[in-house]
Amino acid sequence: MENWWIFLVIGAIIVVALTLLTLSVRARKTRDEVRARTAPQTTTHPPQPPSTPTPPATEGTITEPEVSGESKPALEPKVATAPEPEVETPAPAAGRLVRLRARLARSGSPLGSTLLRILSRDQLSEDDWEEIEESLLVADVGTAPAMELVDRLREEVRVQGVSDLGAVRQLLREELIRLVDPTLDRSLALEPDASAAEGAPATILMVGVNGTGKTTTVGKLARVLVAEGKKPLLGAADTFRAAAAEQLTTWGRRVGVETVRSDREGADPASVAFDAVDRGAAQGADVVLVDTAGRLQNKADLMAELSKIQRAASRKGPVNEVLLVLDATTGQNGLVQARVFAEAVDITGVVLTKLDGTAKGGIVIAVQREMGVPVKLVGLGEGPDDLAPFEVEPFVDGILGED
Ligand SMILES: Nc1nc2c(ncn2[C@@H]2O[C@H](COP(=O)(O)OP(=O)(O)OP(=O)(O)O)[C@@H](O)[C@H]2O)c(=O)[nH]1
Ligand SMILES: [Mg+2]
Repeated sequence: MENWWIFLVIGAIIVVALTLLTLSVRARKTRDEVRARTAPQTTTHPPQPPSTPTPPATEGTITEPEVSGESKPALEPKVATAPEPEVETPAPAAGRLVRLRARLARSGSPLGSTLLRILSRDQLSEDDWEEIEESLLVADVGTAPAMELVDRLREEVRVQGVSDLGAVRQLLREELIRLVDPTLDRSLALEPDASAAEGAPATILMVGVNGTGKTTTVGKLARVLVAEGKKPLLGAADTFRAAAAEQLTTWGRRVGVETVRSDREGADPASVAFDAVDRGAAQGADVVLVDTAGRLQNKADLMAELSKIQRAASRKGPVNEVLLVLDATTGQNGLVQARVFAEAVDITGVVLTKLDGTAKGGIVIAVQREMGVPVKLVGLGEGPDDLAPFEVEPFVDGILGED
């Protein structure tokens, strides 16, 4: 074994080679880890919005609104976003309240079941009547309507007596229907006023405190109009937050509806409203829906701005509807806000949102009394088609729950 040293050398070479290999693998791993740590995070990108189309020649020549008695809203560059090619087909609005009745039952049934339970007691004592009034007040029906209802029920019970639960239910149903008032016209005025300029679209202004659901309601209403074969156009006159215009544009894009907006935060909202109506007329839109901001530095600013928006949107004809959006879950506070808005703009109807999330369905009655205008639409969820034309009987049936 005089060649033992050859084996020793070969062994040493193998050991050195293995060591080098291990070191190089480690170095590469470390390099990769460092690279991964310093590389930007991968993000999931939503589908790209369609590229902004070149505005048609008429866009640059929009005449400024001449709002009498004050400076004209400054002309701002507007971005008109084109509809996306693939659009959804919204569900028709007819009979929606009946379909969504289960959600109303959730909101109103504490009232309905309490009333039915008390009224079907054998002999109704003073305490029972007080309990009835109390539960009406808890459900935000309002003091005067609650007292009225109690008086009428007392009278009916005295005259007819109440025999069984079915009769009690029937009596309560009739009285609630009377209180909610089936005689009010709850339709939306979707035809331009007779005094409007030739080709002017109907205009609807959505106003209300921030967070009540204005933008969502504009989006849902656009879908209702599309489902009815109308051609709406949206105006993003909430320029207070940059995200507001994007939120509205997204709603519109889903159903192939165009949005007129200004991408500059703090742009003049009256100017956006005017341009939306102008563009609506140029595009042959049937209805222009204008979203507004619910929050400004102070109340006086907000009110001044809203009345300016209303005037700017009226340049081609009177605004057809000014819908006050109220969050049903805010109860009596909502009514305080409602009064403030009514001072600034001519409210023509109320949209009561989030009725799916409250046991205070009685606010429908209180708000109509307070405002002197009907509840025209109700929001019953966050889904795109969870907006229903208000109908008295399905509403009352929802409150009373199933037979
Ligand atoms: N459950 C329920 N949620 C609703 C309803 N309507 C709106 N919302 C939700 O209320 C929240 C506020 O809605 P927006 O439409 O952004 O409210 P807004 O009035 O435009 O708010 P600002 O732009 O901040 O003034 C959103 O999360 C909506 O999904 C409804 O009928 N039911
Ligand atoms: Mg909004």
